[in-house]
Amino acid sequence: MVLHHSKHHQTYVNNLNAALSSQAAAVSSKDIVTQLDLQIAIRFNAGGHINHTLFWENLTPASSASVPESNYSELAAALKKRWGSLNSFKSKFEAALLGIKGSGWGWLIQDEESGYLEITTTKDQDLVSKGKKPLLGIDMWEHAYYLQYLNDKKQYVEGIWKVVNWPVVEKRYKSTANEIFGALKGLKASI
Ligand code: MN3
Repeated sequence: MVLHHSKHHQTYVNNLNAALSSQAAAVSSKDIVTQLDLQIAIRFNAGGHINHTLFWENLTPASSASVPESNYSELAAALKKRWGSLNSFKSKFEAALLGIKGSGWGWLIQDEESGYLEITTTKDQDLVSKGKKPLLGIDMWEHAYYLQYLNDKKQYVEGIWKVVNWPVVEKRYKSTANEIFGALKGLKASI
């Protein structure tokens, strides 16, 4: 996780800063072609920065994750209502994570309008769709688990529950998407 944070996440930040600075130059020289070209790098690296920030925040050291998710009553009730039981939610979530082909993310999301909870996945560094609140996000890129678990993706996925920061997940459940992403708006592209 230290390497993941200080090398992988840092690389997204460095590349985002480089792309933003090239974009500023392209804007001032009114170079539209270069600006369009930079959109791809900005989207990918800003997505990487935002997704990783959400990820670190919804994790906690195993030693402090001793309070079970069932203690977060509103969220636990919503998960039980949607999936029947917390265990059933967990196994559906694990199956979604393990079903990701290539690089991507697994998410517990909530539709902002209907309040409906869903499990979804995104590719590469795409963000969750607009109007959806990211409650819990898990990095399923190979770099997230390879050092500790080698090819045993299943062990990484099953072990993730030991480090989920349920207070943060419930806080997002009670927040609006604007509040969740708004908290990242002032985020400088540095870690
Ligand atoms: Mn990563």
